[in-house]
Amino acid sequence: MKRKTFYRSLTVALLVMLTGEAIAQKEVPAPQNVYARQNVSLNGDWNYFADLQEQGYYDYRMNPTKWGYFVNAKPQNPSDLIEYDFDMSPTMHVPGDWNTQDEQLFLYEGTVWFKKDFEIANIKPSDRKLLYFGAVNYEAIVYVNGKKAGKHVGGFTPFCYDVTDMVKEGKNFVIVKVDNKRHKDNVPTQIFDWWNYGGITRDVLLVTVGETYIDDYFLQLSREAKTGNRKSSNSKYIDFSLALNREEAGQEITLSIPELKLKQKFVTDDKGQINSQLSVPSSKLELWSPENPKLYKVEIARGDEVITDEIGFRTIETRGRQLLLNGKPIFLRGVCSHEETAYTSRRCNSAEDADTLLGWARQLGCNFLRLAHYPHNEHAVREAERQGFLLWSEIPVYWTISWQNADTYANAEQQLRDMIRRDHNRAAIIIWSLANETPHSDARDQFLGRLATTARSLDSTRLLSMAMEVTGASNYVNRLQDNMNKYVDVVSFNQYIGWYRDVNDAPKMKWEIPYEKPVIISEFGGGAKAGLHGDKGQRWTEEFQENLYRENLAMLEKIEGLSGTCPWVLKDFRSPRRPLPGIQDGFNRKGLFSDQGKRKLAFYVLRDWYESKK
Ligand code: GCB
Repeated sequence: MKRKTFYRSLTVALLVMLTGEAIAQKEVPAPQNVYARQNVSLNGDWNYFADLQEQGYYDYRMNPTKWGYFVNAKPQNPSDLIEYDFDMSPTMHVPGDWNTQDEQLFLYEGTVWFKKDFEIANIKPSDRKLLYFGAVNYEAIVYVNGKKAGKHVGGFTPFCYDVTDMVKEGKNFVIVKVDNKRHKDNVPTQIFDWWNYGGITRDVLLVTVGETYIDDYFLQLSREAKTGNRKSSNSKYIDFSLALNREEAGQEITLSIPELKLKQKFVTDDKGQINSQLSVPSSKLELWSPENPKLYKVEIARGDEVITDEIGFRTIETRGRQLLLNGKPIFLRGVCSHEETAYTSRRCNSAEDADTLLGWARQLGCNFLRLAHYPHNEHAVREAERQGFLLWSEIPVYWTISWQNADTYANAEQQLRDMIRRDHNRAAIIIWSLANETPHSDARDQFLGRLATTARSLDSTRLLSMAMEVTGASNYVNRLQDNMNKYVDVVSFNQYIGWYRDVNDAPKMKWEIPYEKPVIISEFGGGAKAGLHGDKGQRWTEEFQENLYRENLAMLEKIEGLSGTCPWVLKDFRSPRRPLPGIQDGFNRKGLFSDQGKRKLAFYVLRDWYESKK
């Protein structure tokens, strides 16, 4: 046995002794484009019950117990004492948040246990079974047939376990302990202005792959000619890289894009990888853009393993203070959006959920969405791409993160890696955002600097940004000064003149942005209760918000290098920080649409302004 393997086995043995749980190190990266793999959905009704004191996990001395709820015990004799029963417990729909599915759990933050039975037939000896979760908020401990598969933290990114050795033909069950308690060292931290929806909020799939399989691939238009290609205006260059799940050389991979009559073979290197670039005639390639969201059918094959995808090709870059899409200046007519459904105000988890919100953004004349404040589900991203929306995707490094905590950093970096990995083939995404409104300090600069360097190393085809704050504001001069300037391609900042500061200041404002980069206003806005009317000086009326938009747009237009705006926010969304009775009632009311889809007066102000920006 190799020394490393020996120590790993020893650690596992020690952990088993200490916790009484068999810990199988089963985590594997979530496969690229998981929906195109052979899979069965484990969505549907899952039994559940809340466990306020986590007695299904800790014994009465607060030590992890090996007789936790995950063993799914059943009485064997009439005298047996077992104080839970998954099968007698109610069910809720997965994917979904628990807050809107069970009245008693509306305000609940803690542990809920979930169980799903499933059957597997015809397992081939070469099959590997992967258990995939689109997202679980916030911490998930996953057990298969009573054994632990692994633990995952972070509520908005996918994770996956290789459960081949844990499942069998016939009946199986998966149990998940989901815990959404907030902690200051989490990402996001203890406080944030949105609803802390708990649960298995995205799809669960059982995926079948072979011993060797295509783990990840990347296919996007590049800004540069590489690997022997010579730059010419008659050609476009598509970066193509691929990684198998293991270091296997000599595997033949065929990449086909039938519409481009492109079919090319590649062979994996010693690392089981391909790193290449294709050159295609410019005249043949239709570029993806909001006006023409062209997606090409792409097929990537390794023998019987065939993955199909739909991929768009575009470039995004900056030139001085200009933002260029496919080489041409573009103004981003954006809006911020939370991942919360229209009308029902629950967590979104499907293309249909996304569709209504995208329809509202289209009515505003938007070509861009800031997906706030965490990665949204894959269906939503793909739907936005099909409909021609450019996207900003971000990780929940929001407000006052524990900058000095190494685990917090590791968590944030993992969320960044997982966000980029899942969506790095989505042409619609033009900006990875690293943070929102973070307080300046050396520790924060180091933390965000490391994240930026990581993001850059993972993807050279997109721009980096983050929602900053204006620091100096005296004598009506707003100065943006942020050490993160050197890491970002686009300077973005939030400002709330008219809401957290007097609206009458707006016409006097001057802006000092000492960076030769495009500027995006990543947030501005104010609240209004739909249907409440009055004077423009009366807070919460639609007229107040309407006037605020008028004043803001006139003010923002004067900013040199303004390349886009993302008002806050598309629709009213739930937030525990918004209790004002009769007005907020638990909703942040800065929406241009009410939670019931009613347009507020400010909608028309923005729509007309965006019309003038087309
Ligand atoms: C912000 C935050 C956003 C809040 C918003 C508000 O600056 O980035 O998450 O919801 O302000 O309504 O105050």
